[in-house]
Amino acid sequence: MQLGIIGLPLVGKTTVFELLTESANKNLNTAKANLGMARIPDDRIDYLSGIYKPKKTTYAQLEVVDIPGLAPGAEKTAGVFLDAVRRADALLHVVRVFSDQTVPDFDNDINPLKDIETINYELLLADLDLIEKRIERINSNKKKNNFLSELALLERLKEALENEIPLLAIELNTNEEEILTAYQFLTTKPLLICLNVSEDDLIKKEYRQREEVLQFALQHNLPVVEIAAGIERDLAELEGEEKEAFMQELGITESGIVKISQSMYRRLGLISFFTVGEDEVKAWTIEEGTGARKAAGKIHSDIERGFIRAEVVEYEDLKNLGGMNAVKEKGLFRLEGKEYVIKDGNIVHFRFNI
Ligand SMILES: Nc1nc2c(ncn2[C@@H]2O[C@H](COP(=O)(O)OP(=O)(O)OP(=O)(O)O)[C@@H](O)[C@H]2O)c(=O)[nH]1
Ligand SMILES: [Mg+2]
Repeated sequence: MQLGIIGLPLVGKTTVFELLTESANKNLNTAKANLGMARIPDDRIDYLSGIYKPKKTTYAQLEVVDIPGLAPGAEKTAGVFLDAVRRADALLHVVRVFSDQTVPDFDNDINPLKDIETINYELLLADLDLIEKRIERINSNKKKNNFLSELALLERLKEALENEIPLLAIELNTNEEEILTAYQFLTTKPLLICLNVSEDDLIKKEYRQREEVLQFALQHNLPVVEIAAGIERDLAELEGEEKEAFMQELGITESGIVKISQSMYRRLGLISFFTVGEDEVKAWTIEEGTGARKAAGKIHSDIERGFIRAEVVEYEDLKNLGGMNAVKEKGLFRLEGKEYVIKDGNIVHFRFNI
């Protein structure tokens, strides 16, 4: 699963990428796609690590790619941009709200709503282009009659796109979903808007076009996160009390970066189960709905093959009782078979035999 960071030039994409992947000051090349891993902060892992004191603590991760900025009208970069977007599973659109005399802005105008629409429009156009080409090809095919249901579907999607409705918003039946698996649309990808505001905006909770942008997002069912990337970059250099004090001063209760990584993880339909022990406390990433046996395969194919049972404990039970022994004494410990659907926060130990 890959998260693509997109946006116009000089909006703070690379800054957000560096924050997500904890790779600040690496002097990243901004003209090409940078690839990295984002750690998904999880206070459940913090807690488990606190009680097991393992040699190693491993958080869930998500692959992130910093996609070069899209300058509308520049055909060459548009190709690179669209290719990279096509490979991503979800998109984070960084929108510039901060003003800074030293950072030139596109169009010499801070206009977040317009920027959101500009990028959305590029994605819509790319999908429309794909659909029109396909419709043309079907219409010129001698066996056109074999493709009538696909054609009808494409006409419907085309009409939606022409009305600036992203394909994610279209209800599809299973048959239609099946038809579309062959396509790689862009407006079907989960999209999160990240408003990169300045320090003052964050404190005042007010900035240019705030109402309009939030209204637009609500209308289009787009989640929004506000972040002051510049400040978070400074925050990332601090630790402990110093960090707390600075956050308090700014009125930040939760880092925007934490919110982004956690909500992208959820939007991608991903959940975590945990394995615990003195060697390692680890969060494993699976898609929601994954069965126990398949989840075991995340750890090792041998465990999947030789799967016997999954010993499952709820994180909340462990936390409430303070330790695994108390959980076992209370009998809050289950043995589950291979079809059991693993839940977010399950602490699992797999029994297997090879
Ligand atoms: N004041 C301020 N400056 C910021 C903020 N975020 C990023 N910048 C600055 O804006 C400039 C561009 O930031 P980048 O993160 O490189 O932006 P980008 O979108 O990756 O830019 P391109 O890759 O060139 O399109 C840098 O000088 C950053 O230090 C912010 O929140 N506030
Ligand atoms: Mg960049």
